[in-house]
Amino acid sequence: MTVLVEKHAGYRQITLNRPDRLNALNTAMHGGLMGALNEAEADPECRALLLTGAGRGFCAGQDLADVAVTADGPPDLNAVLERYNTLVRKLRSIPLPVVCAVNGVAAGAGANLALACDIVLAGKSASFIQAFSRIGLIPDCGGTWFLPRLVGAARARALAILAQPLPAERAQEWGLIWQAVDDDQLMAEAHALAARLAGQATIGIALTKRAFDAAETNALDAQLDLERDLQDEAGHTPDYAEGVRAFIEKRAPNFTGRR
Ligand code: LHQ
Repeated sequence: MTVLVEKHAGYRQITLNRPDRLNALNTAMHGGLMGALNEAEADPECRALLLTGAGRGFCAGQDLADVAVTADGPPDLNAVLERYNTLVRKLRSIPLPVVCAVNGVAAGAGANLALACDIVLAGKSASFIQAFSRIGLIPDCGGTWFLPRLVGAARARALAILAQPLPAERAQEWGLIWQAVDDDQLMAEAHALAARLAGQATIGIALTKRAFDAAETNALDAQLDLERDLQDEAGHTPDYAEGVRAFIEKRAPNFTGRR
């Protein structure tokens, strides 16, 4: 199995599983990952996701053996990229918080899939490499969109053009990721975070994801209107009623994540 799914109370762990290839993505892994995301979304008990990689790497991007230029000419990169784009869109739009635990090197599309997640933790020995320029390509999987927004234009361009590894601690300093943690603590921290998110107000988090994504293209006026509409939606959830009740009663809320 190129993708493993483990069910935990309230959340699922999805593990990229081709450790001997540093979890480089092939067609089977694309299918496995999309399938795992769709199944998680359809499960009302699943209220958060944890994405990580098996072995010493997180993901080395596209499996280059599958996209080599042959005597027949270049491969159909259009079709390959459509699969990546579908994955990135799904990670952004899935109405669940997605934690990414970057357990080792994240290169090319692997780096940018991590950046598409909502909260990124990385082991201190992990690094992020925009490896594309080393093989004559451009950053894909949203890289040219995520990078300048996260770290600013100057750093984004240099990372993309130089393809230098960015160590996890520097990635945190630069705002590329949420937190770099000791390697031996990474999975414990990631599980604790996923479990905590699984107990939060799931619909409110899903609407928060939507608001932030829309803010990337909206002017303030349009964003204020959107916030009003999404807040109205959030305000009609049982979790809002419970959240306010719990505050007034000075107790912890018991959120269900249901509509
Ligand atoms: C790999 C890979 C890999 C196959 C390690 N493929 N085997 C989209 C659509 C269309 C076309 C192309 O691309 C894209 C998006 C992209 O993602 S493009 C960017 C693709 N990724 C890369 O260019 C990164 C390639 N990998 C590397 O540069 C290194 O492996 C890194 C820096 C990630 C790690 O280096 P090391 O820690 O020294 O490990 P290693 O290189 O020895 O890798 C371990 C094994 O994994 C090795 O196989 P072997 O049989 O020698 O043990 C590698 O060949 C294999 N591997 N990445 N992407």
